[in-house]
Amino acid sequence: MKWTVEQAEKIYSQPFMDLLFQAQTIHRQNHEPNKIEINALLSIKTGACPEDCKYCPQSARYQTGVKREKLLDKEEILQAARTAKDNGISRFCMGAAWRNPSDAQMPYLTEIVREIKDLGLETCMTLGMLNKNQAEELARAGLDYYNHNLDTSRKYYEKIISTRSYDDRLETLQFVRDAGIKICSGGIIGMGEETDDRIEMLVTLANLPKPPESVPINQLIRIKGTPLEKEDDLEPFDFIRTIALARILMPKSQVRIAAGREFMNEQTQALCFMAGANSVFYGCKLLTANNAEESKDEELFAKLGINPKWVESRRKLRESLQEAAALGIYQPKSERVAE
Ligand code: SAM
Ligand code: DTB
Ligand code: SF4
Repeated sequence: MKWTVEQAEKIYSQPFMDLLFQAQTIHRQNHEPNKIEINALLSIKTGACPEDCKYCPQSARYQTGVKREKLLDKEEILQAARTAKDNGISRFCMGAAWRNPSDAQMPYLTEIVREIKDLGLETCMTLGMLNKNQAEELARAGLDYYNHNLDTSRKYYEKIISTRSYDDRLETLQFVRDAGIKICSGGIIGMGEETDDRIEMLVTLANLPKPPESVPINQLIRIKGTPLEKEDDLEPFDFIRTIALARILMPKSQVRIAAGREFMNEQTQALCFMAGANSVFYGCKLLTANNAEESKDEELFAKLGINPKWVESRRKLRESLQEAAALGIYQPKSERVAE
């Protein structure tokens, strides 16, 4: 079914309770109601990106304090994947601060995909633009998902990025789809865009030849040094409405609360889940910015009755680590980014 912007606007602007009821009804028809997909995220190549995305801490054009790092060694990536597996995570996502990968990097990237798949994890990569051959190589290696966001509406896009076009993004998504890799594509809310930009972005995603299997909705993390550092606060109900519209327009997709959960209270997150969000990143760091703390996520899931088996196994692991720390045979390390 192809959606019109008018239809989507009508859905979005219903009274809040009606919107949530519609979204939750559709959610229950298509997904398990109390199950949230838990993903891990690792930056495999950080900083010094040539692109000018105005929200991004990794663009070389802004002084954000993010340190440039070279592509990580395979063993470091595999170690993070093993930890994710031990944490009961199903999908391991890797991000690189590139405009696009070079052909010379492809054998290394495909080897990483193969080895992570051998651990029994689903794989996702976000490496920037891909050409047809690169998408096919990643597909042959068994990559499950490719993340490439539209970020916003076509008309607002030019205010945010000038170094690649909206059509470039759609072309990469087409190569990914044609290669047989599942699509992960969404956007960012809170960059100064209007409600109709959010609606148009979701309509564009829903009207792709096949909607993305995964739709990450990021709340802008206002990064010091970027042109968007002083954007206004986002109204939480607007974020929840956006999630609900994504759920209604794309009933079968996983809808993820991606960046920004660190700043959301428990009640806002619970309403996002009610509105049909069923995926999060778990782990105290996203690519370079902080994520919600792991222990807080576990508490929230326990309070809401989400993923009960996973919550129980995390509780047991945490208890045994605390015992080991008390005996001096384990030292907890924090990976949180300094504020
Ligand atoms: N360089 C690749 C690209 O742009 O396609 C992959 C990595 S890029 C960091 C992945 C996505 O992270 C972006 O498309 C954007 O949606 C999101 N992102 C980056 N900075 C963000 C911020 N400050 N707040 C929220 N989302 C952000
Ligand atoms: C997505 O939509 N959000 C994630 C993932 N895809 C790669 C990235 C969020 C990045 C937030 C800023 C940072 O950590 O640097
Ligand atoms: Fe580079 Fe991606 Fe950041 Fe844009 S969003 S500056 S392409 S890392």
